[in-house]
Amino acid sequence: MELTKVILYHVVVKLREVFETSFGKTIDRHCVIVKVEDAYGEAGWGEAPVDDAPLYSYETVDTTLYVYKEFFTPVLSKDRVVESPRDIQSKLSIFRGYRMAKAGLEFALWDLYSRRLGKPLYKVLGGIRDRVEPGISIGVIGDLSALIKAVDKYLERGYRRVKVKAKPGWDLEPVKAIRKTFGEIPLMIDANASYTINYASVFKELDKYELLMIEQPLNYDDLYEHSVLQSMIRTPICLDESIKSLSDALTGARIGSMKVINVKPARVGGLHEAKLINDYMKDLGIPIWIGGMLETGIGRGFQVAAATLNNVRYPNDISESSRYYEEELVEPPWTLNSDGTITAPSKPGIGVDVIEERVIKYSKKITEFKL
Ligand code: OSB
Ligand code: MG
Repeated sequence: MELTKVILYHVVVKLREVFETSFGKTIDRHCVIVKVEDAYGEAGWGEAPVDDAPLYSYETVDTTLYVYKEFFTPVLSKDRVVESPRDIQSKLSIFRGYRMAKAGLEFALWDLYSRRLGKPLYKVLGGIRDRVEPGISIGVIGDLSALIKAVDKYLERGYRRVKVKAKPGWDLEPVKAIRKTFGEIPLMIDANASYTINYASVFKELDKYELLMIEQPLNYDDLYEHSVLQSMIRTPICLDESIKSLSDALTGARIGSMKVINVKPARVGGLHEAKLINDYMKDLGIPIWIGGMLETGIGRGFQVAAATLNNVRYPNDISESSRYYEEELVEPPWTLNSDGTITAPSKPGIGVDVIEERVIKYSKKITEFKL
């Protein structure tokens, strides 16, 4: 592929409902949509799910615009040819970190690459299924009857696993209430790094409720204390924030920090790294599933493709479009089949059409780089 242009759209889309985690409330979701164009005038689209503040990760919209302007696009200008999306990580590897920013570009290249091959992305990536399992991630609601109503609505809709956001003071009560009302449904919590090891007694108590897993209980960078906590409880620990690369996954596996990984392809720098984690963890007996960051329909295409990989063994944080936003940036929107699955599209690339007018309509700022 000979690249000629990279365009960044700072998009802001309004969620239908406030999404609260231990680190804050989101109603306006900020991200950077990436469009690449090649010498044939063809385009590929990607999404860097960075936010406007460094709450989940240190990356933000502004750091993303900055690294593209100062570092990424000058490298691409010098050498505009990219053989495969697998090469872009090594091309940019002199620059440390900024994995979500890099992933936005890598995704756009995967879309373009598989469109040019005339094949659906999930097949080019080596996926083994054409339907993926959605799970729902429910924010901190803070009111038990409202939480029960929300769980009921999503189970009714067909979601195959319920994840509830937790934080100190909002943990045992919601779990007990859900178990009492819905029995043995596949249930888990996600603490988004809001506890310390001093809360071990809370996790020992939670251990009685047969949770599918507990996601990222301790510090966002930690591997060691998670290994200590994992040795104290039966419930599998699943890491999200702590796993930023294959190297982190290998270390975590070696020291027993987790039994499951939530792989967000954007967090680890793209689909190539996500596939490596899939493959290595399969050999080590650590299953994965695909997480999300409230992506628009563009980012969801890459989550769906990743969820077709062979070591994905739990439902994913991939929901239908109408759950997140009033208006989707792609057509058709992502929807659930009657059996509660989502189909990996058979059309080339991410398999849905990006509606450029809508991307522009929701853009606060558009930055164009001619290579
Ligand atoms: O920790 O998995 C997380 C959303 C934003 C930031 C972090 C997380 C989440 C979610 C939502 O849990 C997953 C989704 O439906 O996109
Ligand atoms: Mg998480």
